[in-house]
Amino acid sequence: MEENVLNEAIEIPIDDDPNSFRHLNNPADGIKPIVKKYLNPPKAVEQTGNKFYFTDGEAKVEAIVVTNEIIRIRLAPHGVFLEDFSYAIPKDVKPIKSEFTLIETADEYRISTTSINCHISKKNFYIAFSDKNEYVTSVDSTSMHWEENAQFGGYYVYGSKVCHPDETFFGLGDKPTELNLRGKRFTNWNTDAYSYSWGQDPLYRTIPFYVSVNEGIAHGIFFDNTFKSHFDFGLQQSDSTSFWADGGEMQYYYIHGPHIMDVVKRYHVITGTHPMPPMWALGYHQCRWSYYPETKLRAVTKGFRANKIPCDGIYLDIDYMDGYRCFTWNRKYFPDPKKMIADLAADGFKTVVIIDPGIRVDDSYEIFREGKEKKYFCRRCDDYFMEGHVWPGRCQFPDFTNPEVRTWWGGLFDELVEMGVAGVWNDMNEPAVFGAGTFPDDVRHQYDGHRGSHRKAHNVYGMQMVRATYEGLRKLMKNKRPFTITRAGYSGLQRYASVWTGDNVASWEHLAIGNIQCQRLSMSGVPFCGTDIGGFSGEPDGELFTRWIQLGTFSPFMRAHSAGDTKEREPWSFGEPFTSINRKFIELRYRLLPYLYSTFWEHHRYGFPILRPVVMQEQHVLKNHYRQDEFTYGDKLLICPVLHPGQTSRKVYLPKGKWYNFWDNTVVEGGDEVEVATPLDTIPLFVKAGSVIPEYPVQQYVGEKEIEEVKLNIYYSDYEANSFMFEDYGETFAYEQDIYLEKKFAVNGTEADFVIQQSLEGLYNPRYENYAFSIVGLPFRPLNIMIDNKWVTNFTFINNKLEFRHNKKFHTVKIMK
Ligand code: MIG
Repeated sequence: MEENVLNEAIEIPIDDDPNSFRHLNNPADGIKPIVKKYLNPPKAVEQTGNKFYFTDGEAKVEAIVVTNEIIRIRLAPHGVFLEDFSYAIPKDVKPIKSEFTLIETADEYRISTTSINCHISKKNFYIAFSDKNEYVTSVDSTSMHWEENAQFGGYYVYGSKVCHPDETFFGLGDKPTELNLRGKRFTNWNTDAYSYSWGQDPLYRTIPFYVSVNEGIAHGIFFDNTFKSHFDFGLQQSDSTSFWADGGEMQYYYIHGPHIMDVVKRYHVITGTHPMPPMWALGYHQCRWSYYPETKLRAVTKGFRANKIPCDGIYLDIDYMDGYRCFTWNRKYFPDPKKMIADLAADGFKTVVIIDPGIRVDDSYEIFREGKEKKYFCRRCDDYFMEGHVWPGRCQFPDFTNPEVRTWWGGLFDELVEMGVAGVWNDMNEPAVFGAGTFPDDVRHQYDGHRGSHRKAHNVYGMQMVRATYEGLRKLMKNKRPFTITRAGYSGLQRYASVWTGDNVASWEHLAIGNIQCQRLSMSGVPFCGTDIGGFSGEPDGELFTRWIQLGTFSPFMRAHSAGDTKEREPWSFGEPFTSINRKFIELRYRLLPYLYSTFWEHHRYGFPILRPVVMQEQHVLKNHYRQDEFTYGDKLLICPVLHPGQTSRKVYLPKGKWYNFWDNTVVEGGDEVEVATPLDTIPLFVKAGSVIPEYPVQQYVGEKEIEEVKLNIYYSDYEANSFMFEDYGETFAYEQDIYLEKKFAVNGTEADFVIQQSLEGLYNPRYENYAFSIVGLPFRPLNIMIDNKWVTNFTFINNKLEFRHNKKFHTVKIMK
């Protein structure tokens, strides 16, 4: 018999092994050598459709052409793949038609699509990817490898890519550190991280997806593995980027660029986008742990109306429940919740309630009894129930990876929905357990029929909880869009929920951390995100709170929240001048609603992130890879928060092109840093020349007023520029049946005129017909204005700002010298 030399054990003393990652994470492993096995050279390939199987005799590698720009790689150390299943990838993702060929040469196998090549080296099984110009974007620095796990079975799995001297990295979700991840190492294991600090790892979410940029060319790697996973971006070895996991399969998607935007959009092609939120969810939200009893809650909502500060979302934290039992009410604090919610709704407030996964062990509690009878709670390996202490006391926990449990859980919201609850906030779903931190590894999960231990299910538990919530609400609320928010999650969570960044701190440092986290989440496929404005724990002063409100105005999700042991914290709590400034910014949020809503549509429909760090505008400029304060919201507004107390001015980098300072309409040439004054009542905010920014009148809540006129804020440019506005019913799923309206605006200025053109696409008809035009930066005094061949006689022109109104749909506006 032939001696089996394949997968020969390679034993390396731990300290010399460049890949001895486990040693670093667990020093106790240091005593025994780690035995890693590497792929031997590939011997053969087989093809079935878009799937290619390479083998070295024993191990198998699968390469799947997902689209022309996405290739998925999978490793089976002993030739047998696990059943193909992923929570990140929705089942109904249809393969996009792609064309590909397989070529074998003396040195390699090569799969080519119309956009990229995947090279499998015959020498060492290294895998590389290149573009149509044969430019190699990604290549293994060692072959995929693994290590047997004696305790649980399966393998620790490893992949390593060459890391170039100037290569930079972005992504991975909510890591509270520099935006650029180069030179750092991370772990993904969803963790309740109360008052986390700069650099703390891991936090609440697992998004094992990164974007690399080298020599101005971007690609992405999505390591779809739910076990505890790790990434090293050139820390251990400056010339190697590695990712590995404590179980599961080495399985990743190579996602081609060349632009960062292409990579992010393509990541959304496979993991899905966020559904359109109800428009009110883009308004301001007020939260606290907790507003109770009812009189207190009503006083707060009245405070908003009395102070004329707009607000849509009002939150009930855990104290609304009876002894923290989910789906119950504390009737002492809230004697008639239905009436209360109805009264709040009549005043424009949408009530959002918190729900935790822990169910109190209590036979007099119906939810517990039912879950127990139906065997819906998680159990340990030897069949004992998984028990742990959380807010309600001793608890058991539904197994949200069981579809039947999800359906049950989703249905439990019926009473809350019937009472008028508009949104659900999912907390503690890492899952968090007092003392122990989380579940022990041996807890079993149904995992949609692909059973596994908690090692495999931990990082998806929270996502499946909020999925159950979202899907349940969607059924119960009929055709209305539910609003959900989650703390924990895994890639793909954006199909079900928004997120907040967890228990931050009322400090200037945390204002900076939150700014980075939101940008990072955006680039990592989690578009609808925000921080606890003001900081969850600790006390902000008026200045910090106001600066946070200013940044929050440009967070996709805008909510103030604070811990129970802090002072009252509403936007008027700090007195003047803070109250007025906070009002001014929250009003700005409402004025910009149609812009935010349109930007959200761009995300939903096309996979654009909402927040875009400046590196996304100019990835060929290496310096931009290290900028992390300024970002754009959509592609028209650039924001740079003020991150220090007493700051009267700050430097802001503006990408190339012409920008208008939002506050005084002065024009600034981009391509460099500019010093911007930062009086307390402004945030550096710039508008790209050529933009058309739609504006609604200020409302105290979404739907307060029938919109009768939309203002178009137009920023003159002497080149052609495009903008668009999205409108629909704002709260139904009619958009899925294409009932919406996309208004496209093109502007172009010459020496003699400035032309604005609008084209309409879609089946929705807004009720208003009136437009107020405001055109800034016009370089000439207008003599004639024509709208669709009719003269406009009534206009004003002061300080280069031209204003006039029009009471009909329009196609072409021509402003002539
Ligand atoms: O153990 O529900 O992050 O937002 O106010 C704390 C009480 C539980 C943690 C959440 C926070 C919430 C708090 N919760």
